[in-house]
Amino acid sequence: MNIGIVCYPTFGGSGVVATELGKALALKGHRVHFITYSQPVRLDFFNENLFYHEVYIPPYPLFQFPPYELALASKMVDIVQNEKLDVLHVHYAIPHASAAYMAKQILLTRGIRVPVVTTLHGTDITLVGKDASYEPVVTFSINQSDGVTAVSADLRRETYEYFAIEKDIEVIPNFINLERFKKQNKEHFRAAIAPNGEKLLTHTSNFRSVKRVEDVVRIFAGVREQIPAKLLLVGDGPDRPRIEKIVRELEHHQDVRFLGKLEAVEEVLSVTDLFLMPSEKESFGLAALEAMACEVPVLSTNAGGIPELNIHGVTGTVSEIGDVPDMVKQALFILQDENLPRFKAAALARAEEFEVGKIVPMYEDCYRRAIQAQ
Ligand code: GMT
Repeated sequence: MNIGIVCYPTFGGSGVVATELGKALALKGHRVHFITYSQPVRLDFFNENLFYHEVYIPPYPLFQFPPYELALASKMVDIVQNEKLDVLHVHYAIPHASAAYMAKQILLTRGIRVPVVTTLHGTDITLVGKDASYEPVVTFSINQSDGVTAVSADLRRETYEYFAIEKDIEVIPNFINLERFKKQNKEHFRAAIAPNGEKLLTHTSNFRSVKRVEDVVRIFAGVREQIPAKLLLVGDGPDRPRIEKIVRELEHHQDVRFLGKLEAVEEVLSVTDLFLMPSEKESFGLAALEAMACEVPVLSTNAGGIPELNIHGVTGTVSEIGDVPDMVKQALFILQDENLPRFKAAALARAEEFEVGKIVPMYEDCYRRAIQAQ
């Protein structure tokens, strides 16, 4: 197939899923055209089947708000027509699905039909989409899509609950490339960070308030009171200055390291004993899946779709959002030497169920159905 992929090209989970999907499809022989405003972060290798088309927004002083959606729709029209795309796959309802609707209508006036598949990732529904400023557009563009997928059953449920959706929403979970995300021998790194055999706890996120990074620090403080441990914080974002202030006030502040935006997160995960995801919203939790693939158990909340991935008592533990004392208790349980090996093994076994080769055919089937229904 000739496939157009529209996504946010940044570090966010939706951009990562879209890019990894495009790469996997290209390796299977499909021609994949990325249409975004900058080169997707993980589009970092050459393949004859991969193409990147930049959406250019002319900087007219007239516009206080540059009309990105219109530039995107125009670009989609151009690429569908000239590259003869069979399907457009947009990640995120707004503005991508609404721009795709406009492109589709323009193409129809030129006698070209192209189906649109929309994938819902979470924040487009659970945070932004519900806002009255966007809700009508979200509802309309989902209903006008030829195929709709959501990354968890919980996100599908929430979408039906809050929007008047008439379409079937298919659940296609996030996936993982186990060739990249696997436990590597990074013992020199562990020896440098935890020279006295301290347990290593890791959190990765974009430090937005929904990630509850303060809870990460409080959980660590509780664990550190009981056992020697270190906390590695990977990523950056709006909450980081506040979190740094909280960390500085901790008794064991020297045991917390901010590593910033790391590309090779799998190297840190390779020496991690426990991954912390105390989010208050998480449609799937791709970061937790990446940890599990590196044999790291996950301490999480029961937010959104996380329990569909992290199985309480097996691959990690699942607590109520904000219940820090419980999460400290659970962390200490997982980290006990007699428990840790079985949690690690179960985490890897669970991650294997989401291996890229098992999930990508679900998207291919979805495209075929959308194309056939035209
Ligand atoms: O979690 C984020 O802040 C990034 C966000 C995004 O929009 O890229 O991630 C969402 O999509 C990921 C890929 O499908 C999911 O794994 C994340 O759980 C989801 N985040 C939220 O629902 C908060």
